Amino acid sequence: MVAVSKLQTMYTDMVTARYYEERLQEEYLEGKQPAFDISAGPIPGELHLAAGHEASAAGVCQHLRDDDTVTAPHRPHHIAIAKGVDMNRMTAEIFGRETGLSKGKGGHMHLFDPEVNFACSGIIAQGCPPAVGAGLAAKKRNEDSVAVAFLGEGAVSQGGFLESLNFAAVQDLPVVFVIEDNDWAISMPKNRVTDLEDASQRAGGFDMPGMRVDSDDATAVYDAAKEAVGRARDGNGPTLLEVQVHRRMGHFMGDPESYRPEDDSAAAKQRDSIERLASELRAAGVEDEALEELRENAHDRVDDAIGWAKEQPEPDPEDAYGDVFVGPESGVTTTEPTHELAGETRTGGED
Ligand SMILES: Cc1ncc(C[n+]2csc(CCOP(=O)(O)OP(=O)(O)O)c2C)c(N)n1
Ligand SMILES: [Mg+2]
Repeated sequence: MVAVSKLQTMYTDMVTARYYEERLQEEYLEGKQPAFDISAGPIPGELHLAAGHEASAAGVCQHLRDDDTVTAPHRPHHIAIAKGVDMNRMTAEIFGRETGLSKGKGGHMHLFDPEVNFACSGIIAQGCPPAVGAGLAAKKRNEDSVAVAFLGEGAVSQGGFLESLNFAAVQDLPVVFVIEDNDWAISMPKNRVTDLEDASQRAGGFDMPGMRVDSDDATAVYDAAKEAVGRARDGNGPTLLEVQVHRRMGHFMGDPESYRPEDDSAAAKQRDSIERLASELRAAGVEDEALEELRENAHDRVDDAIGWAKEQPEPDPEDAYGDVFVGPESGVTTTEPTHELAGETRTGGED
């Protein structure tokens, strides 16, 4: 039995993430329509929303501390919220403001919060090797922190993922790999790229425990993650956990989803893990008014963060030259082709 207080925290994380993204969606569309102009409006660039994924982050992150590391993919907000990333600075980052987590240079796919050891990346499976590195560091320092790498099912054939599984297994590292299986990788259905229905079976190839939660049920994720994180924290090595989630929206904002059968989208929208958890809370004796209060508080927090972020200053364009390895002053940003190698001029097409 999961304690009611834990169910309430998961519910809060999930309604916060859902509302946060609903509000981002509104802000994002400002100025971008009718002809979808991706660079216009207060949130320029791509935006990947995670409606339908909330249960996995809420269930897993309940078991984590601030000193545990989490890496997330390009669909990161629900995970960042559940890990406790500073919402004001995350929002300022998404709006490209100076006080954002990365001074507005990273945007929504590149959120870094060293206060709670959170990072995400737009490169799929990219978070796996750093999570393994964090696990290795914890082991060498004799600390009991753990690392969790979230990734999508579309990334499970990436070398970075498979190599990470191998290294984590052979070194018995405190790492949990969490695959969010939403059945789609952009427009590519899962069964076109893998014959494995259940990606957690890949764990067997590395002599690692594998588990799958077949529905986006936050309580079931909580139970599975308790075992996996506990195993890592107790020094008993890594686990691969897959969670069935649902993509309620397009791959990115503005995706017309013309490739997706209508009944598939409709089915994803019918399965609402938030409503499911609300029913569990009611069955555990939590009144509707108490749920409403949790929702209202979550909404206020989100509205405050978005309001704060929008008041933050834009970065000075000159700042684009800071925090980079090579700046224009080094003289290497020439526009002339530089094909000279060891005194010879190369003609191209040789490699
Ligand atoms: C190494 C790499 N190859 C290709 C891409 C382009 N890309 C962005 S998202 C994506 C699909 C991701 O699908 P999945 O991992 O299932 O995550 P989901 O979007 O479904 O959450 C691809 C191929 C990328 N970002 N990185
Ligand atoms: Mg996917």
